[in-house]
Amino acid sequence: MTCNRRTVLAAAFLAAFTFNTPVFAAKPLVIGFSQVGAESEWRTANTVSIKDAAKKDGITLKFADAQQKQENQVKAIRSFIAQRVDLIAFSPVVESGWDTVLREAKAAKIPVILTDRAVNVSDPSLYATFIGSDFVEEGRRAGRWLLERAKKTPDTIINIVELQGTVGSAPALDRKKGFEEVIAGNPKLKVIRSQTGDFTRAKGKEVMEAFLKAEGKKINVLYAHNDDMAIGAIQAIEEAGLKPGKDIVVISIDGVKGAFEAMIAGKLNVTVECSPLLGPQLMQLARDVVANKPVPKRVVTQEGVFPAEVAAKEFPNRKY
Ligand code: GYE
Repeated sequence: MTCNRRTVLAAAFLAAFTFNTPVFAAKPLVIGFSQVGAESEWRTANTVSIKDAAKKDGITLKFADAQQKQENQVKAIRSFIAQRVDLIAFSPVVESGWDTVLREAKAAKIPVILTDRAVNVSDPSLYATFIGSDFVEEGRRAGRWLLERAKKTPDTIINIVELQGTVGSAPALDRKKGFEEVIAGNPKLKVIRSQTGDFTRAKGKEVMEAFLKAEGKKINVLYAHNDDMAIGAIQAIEEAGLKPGKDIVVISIDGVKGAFEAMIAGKLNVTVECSPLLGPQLMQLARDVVANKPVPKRVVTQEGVFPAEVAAKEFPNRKY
């Protein structure tokens, strides 16, 4: 009997070494990830980064696209709970309305990581950590760039139109706040129109057309909360017979390749970087959280500002 067991074990080890597979392989980590949607170049790059990092790390990723709808995200999270995944990660489309479903995850003892966007919950223990950019700072960076530029024309009023991101989303609220905070330093800078373009090119174009119809040549600056809306708006400006980047200064956020191309073509003046490449850090955090290792409650992404003057030189280095 003993001898038999030994023989079996020995054979198992031999087989394992021969086929190069570990004898007692750890169960792969299973993560349920609820993505906002596919609304922008940023989002596509973010999805690729997360899927690639999971694959590279041998993590099983259950991926759900919410098509920009909170109700779809709630459904996805409930289904991850029912499937008893090891960890849930998600990028919340809007900030509020998460308490109930996050309490359900907590009751099921499934840890949650927020990626990219924050939530507004009364109990911070409902999530383990939040990894993403500082959107208020991005808004400030956009504002500071404009403040510098406005120094060249100290006596001129500068009329700004703003294309906001998705209503109620963290990046829309914060990018508006940070920008307003900084431009308040110069009373000549005035936001004359501000409306949502839902972070998409199509909406950005449509809303810019309405702005142009209402304000025409009065518009000096466009501040778009993301590159895609700026790119849509650039088209609207051109169709109105004006020169984007010259007649209307265009400022946006993200730093996707499309923005660099627009800068090289002289149609966009500056993009404030917001990195979507969160995958590798997310997988590391997920492993640590599941292993009960301490993690920081907030992980902030490092980012820069790219004005048109450096676009051609920087373009080959861009990864998204
Ligand atoms: O800026 C925008 C995307 O949440 C940071 O969402 C993200 C934003 C990004 O649709 O392009």
